[in-house]
Amino acid sequence: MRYLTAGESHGKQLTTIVEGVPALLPLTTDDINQSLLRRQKGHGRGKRMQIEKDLVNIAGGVRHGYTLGSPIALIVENDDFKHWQDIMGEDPIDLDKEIRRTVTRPRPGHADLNGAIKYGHRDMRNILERSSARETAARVAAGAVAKTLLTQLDINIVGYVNEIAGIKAQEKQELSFDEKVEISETSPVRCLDQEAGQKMMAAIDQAKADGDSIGGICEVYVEGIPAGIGSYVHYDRKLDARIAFAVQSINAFKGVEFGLGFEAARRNGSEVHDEIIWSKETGFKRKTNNLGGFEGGMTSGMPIIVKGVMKPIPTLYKPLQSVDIESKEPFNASIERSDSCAVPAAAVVMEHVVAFEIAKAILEQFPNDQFPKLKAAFDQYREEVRCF
Ligand code: EPS
Repeated sequence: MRYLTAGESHGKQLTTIVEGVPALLPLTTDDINQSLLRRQKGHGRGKRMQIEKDLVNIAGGVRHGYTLGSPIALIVENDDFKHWQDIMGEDPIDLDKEIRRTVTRPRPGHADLNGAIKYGHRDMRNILERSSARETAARVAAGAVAKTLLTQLDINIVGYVNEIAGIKAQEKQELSFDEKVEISETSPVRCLDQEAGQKMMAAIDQAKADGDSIGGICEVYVEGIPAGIGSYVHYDRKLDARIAFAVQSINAFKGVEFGLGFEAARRNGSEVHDEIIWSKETGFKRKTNNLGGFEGGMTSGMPIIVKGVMKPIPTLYKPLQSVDIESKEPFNASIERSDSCAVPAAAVVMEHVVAFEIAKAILEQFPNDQFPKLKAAFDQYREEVRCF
C-alpha cells in the first residue's frame, strides 16, 4: 500500500491516491470526513480554518461502501481557492496586468529560501504553496483509509498532545483507550490532562498576543497489535524506523521518540529493558513498556507509544530578520495570517501517518487481494501469537 499527494495550499484542491488497498474493506465518506474534521480543530488555529470545511470527495476505488481493490482517489477542495484564482491559476498570465502577490522575502525556519535556491524560483510563492502544512489534510485522508482497515482488525490508535511550550501533561497511561479518545476529543488542545490543557491554552493566547508561535510534543498510542509486525531482517523493514520517517516528515516536526526515547540514554540497561512474563490467557507480555512497543524493529505486543516534536510554526507576526532575495536588503519578516499553535492538529496528523505505516506493514505480512481473507489470516496469526 502506498500513497501520493498533490496540491497547493491555495490551489483548487488536494488530491490523494492510495494504491494497494485490498478489495471488500468497508469504507465510507464519513470515515474519512471524521478524520479531516478532527484535524481542523484545536485552540491556536488561525483564520484559514474558518474558511475551510474539509470534506472528502471519493473519486475512485470505492463503491457502495466497499473498496474495489483499485486505486482510491480522494479529493479535498480548498474553499479559499475562490479568493486566489488569479494568483494560483494554472495557465499563463500577463505579468504586467495581473496581480501575482510575488513573495521575495523568505521566512526564517520555513522552506522558502532553500526551496527557491533548489528549484530556481524567484517567486517563493512557488515554494510556500506546497510546503504549507495544508498538505497534511491529504495525508490525513490517506491515513483515514488505513485507520478504517486497522479498526476492522481491532487495532485502536489515537493521537493527543503531551506538551505545549514547555507545559507538560501528567502521564495518563492508566486511562483506557476509550477514555483517551473521549478526553482528547473534548479538550481544545487535545490534552489528556485537563489542568495542563488550561495552561496550554493560556500559553497559546499569550503567544498570539505577542505575535509569536509555540510548538510542542504529540503522542500516538496504538493498542491491539500483536507481537511480530515489522521485521529485524533488513533496515527498511523495521516498522519503528518507518514510523519515525513518517512522523519526521510531518511539516515542522524535528524529532521522534519511542517509549522512554532519549531518556534511555541516561539509564542502565536494567532500568530500560522490559522484563518478559507469560500467562496461559494472554501469552507473552512485558512487565513494563519502556521501549514503546518495539524491539528489533518489530512490535512486542505491548502498546506502541511514539512521540513527535513539533517546532513553533515559522510564520510569525513578530518580525525576525531576513533578507529580500531580489534587493538583498535586510528586512524584518512580517505576515498577514498564521496559526499561533498547530500542535493539537498535528497530533491528528501524526495519528494518521502512524496508522498508514502500521496498515502498510500488515498488508505486506498478510498479503491478500480480499480484505475478509486478510482479516482471517491476521486473526489466526493473533491467536498463534497468544498460544506461542
Ligand atoms: C500554513 C499557513 C496557514 C495555515 C495552513 C498552513 O494557511 P494560510 O497561509 O492560508 O493562512 O492555516 O494550514 C492549513 C491551511 C491547514 O489546512 O492546515 C503554512 O504556512 O504552513
